[in-house]
Amino acid sequence: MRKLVCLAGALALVAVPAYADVIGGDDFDGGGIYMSRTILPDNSALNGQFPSSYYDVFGITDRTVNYDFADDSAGSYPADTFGVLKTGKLDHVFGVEDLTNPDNPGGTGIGVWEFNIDSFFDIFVEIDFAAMGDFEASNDSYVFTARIDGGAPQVIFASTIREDLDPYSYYLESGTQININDPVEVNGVIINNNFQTLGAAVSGTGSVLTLTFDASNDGGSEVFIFDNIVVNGVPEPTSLLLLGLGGLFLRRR
Ligand SMILES: [Ca+2]
Ligand SMILES: [Ca+2]
Ligand SMILES: [Ca+2]
Ligand SMILES: [Ca+2]
Repeated sequence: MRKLVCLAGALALVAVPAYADVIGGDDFDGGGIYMSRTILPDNSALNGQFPSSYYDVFGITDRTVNYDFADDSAGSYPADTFGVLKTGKLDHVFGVEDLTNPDNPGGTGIGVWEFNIDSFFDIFVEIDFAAMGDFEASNDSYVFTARIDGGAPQVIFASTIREDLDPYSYYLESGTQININDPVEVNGVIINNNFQTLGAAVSGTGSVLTLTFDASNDGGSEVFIFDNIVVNGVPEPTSLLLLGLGGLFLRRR
């Protein structure tokens, strides 16, 4: 039904090129549209936390995982000095904190999603990012790559640690200003404790888009979070052309 409506819209507005549909995504709350999802290490049994400490996190989680994720300054703990997920942000996110720990000495984590992008082009990926902490360029890295049908990987979101920003000011939900050195930047945008949606184009077309999140991180009180992966694409014109030609043919008869 939705497809038919989109086709009609694209035909009527044939001069407007970018008519994108949401063709995949993951909100970590059961609303995902994907072919597969793999997260390693797998901490799904413990709300994203590693067994030995709830301040060590990788995977799908929420604000209840620990007090570094939760900003309770406007809620249960007015003296809170650290947190990303505000009192009203109760849904699930993908979080990373202190990835190098006794349960994961290698210090890396990976998330892989496969999306069906068959019959779509101009693939465009959007993700909401938030973070807080005193990061280091030497040991903290967060990178998303995209590849179509197993082709060459394209880096679409890459972190840089801004060790020149001493300090950077975060504002908790209560309004309290917290100064911390060395924030994380993604694609040139400083990521703070308010979610920001960043977008990136993926070159090429094909059937399967593989999105890979590679994290490496060491240290406590360094929280990196993302939510709402959205894969957009424009329907391929082949079917539109056929529809258009069919219409001409009918008129001539
Ligand atoms: Ca807190
Ligand atoms: Ca969510
Ligand atoms: Ca630092
Ligand atoms: Ca670190």
